[in-house]
Amino acid sequence: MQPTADLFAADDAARAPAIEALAPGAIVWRGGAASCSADLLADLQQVLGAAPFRHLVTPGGFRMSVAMTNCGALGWVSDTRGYRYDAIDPDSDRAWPAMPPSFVDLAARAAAQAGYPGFRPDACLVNRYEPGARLSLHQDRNERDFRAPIVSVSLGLPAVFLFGGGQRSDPTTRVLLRHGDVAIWGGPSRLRYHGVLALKDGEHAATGRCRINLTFRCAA
Ligand code: MD6
Ligand code: FE
Repeated sequence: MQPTADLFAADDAARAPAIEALAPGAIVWRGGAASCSADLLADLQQVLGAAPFRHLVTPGGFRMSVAMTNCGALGWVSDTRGYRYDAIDPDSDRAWPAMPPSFVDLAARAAAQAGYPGFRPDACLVNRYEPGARLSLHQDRNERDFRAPIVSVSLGLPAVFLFGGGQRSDPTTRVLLRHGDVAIWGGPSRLRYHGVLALKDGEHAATGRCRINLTFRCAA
C-alpha cells in the first residue's frame, strides 16, 4: 500500500497542484483549478442561462468550430466586421452576465502564482470544444493593455495546446491541458502564437463530451 501514490493517482482531479514553466512569463499551474472546478461549472450554468453558447463567424465568413460566450464587463466577439470587445451581447442586446466571484477569485490566485499580483479581469471568454473542434494558431491582441497576463482554465476533456513564438511560422511545442489545469501567460510571452488541436472524442465526469476553457483578460 502506497498512500501518496493512491492519493494522487492517475485521476486528473486528484493530482497535487504543481507549477510547470512554459516560457519566460508563462506557466501551467497543474491542477490549480481542480479543487474549485465543481463551483466553477455550477456558476457557469448561471452564465449560460443569460448568455448561451453560440458559434461566432470569423471576419473571413467561417463559422468557428469552438462555441463561445462571455461574462464580465466586456465580451470578445467576432463577426464579418472583425474581432473586438463589446459590453453588449449581440444575441440578446443586453450586457454580458456578471463574472461570478468564484471565477474572479480563481483568476486572481492563478495570476499571483505566476508572478502577476493584483490581476482584476474585466472579461472572461468561455470556449466549449466538442469532439473535432479546434482553434487555429492566433495571437490574443484585441486587449488594450498587454501588461496584464491572460489566465486560461481547462475543464473536462483534455486538449493539446500548441504554443508557438512571436511569428506564426515559428515552431510550436505541444502541451496537454487536462481538467483543472490553469495556463498563465504574460510578460515576454503575452503575444506568442498559440492554438488548440482538434479535440479527441471522450467522456469526462465533470463536463460530459466536451472541454470547457475559461480565459480571463484585462480588455479595457
Ligand atoms: C483554449 N486558449 O485553451 C484557448 N489564449 O481553449 C487560448 O486561446 C489562450 O489558453 C491566450 C492565453 C491562454 C490561452
Ligand atoms: Fe488565445
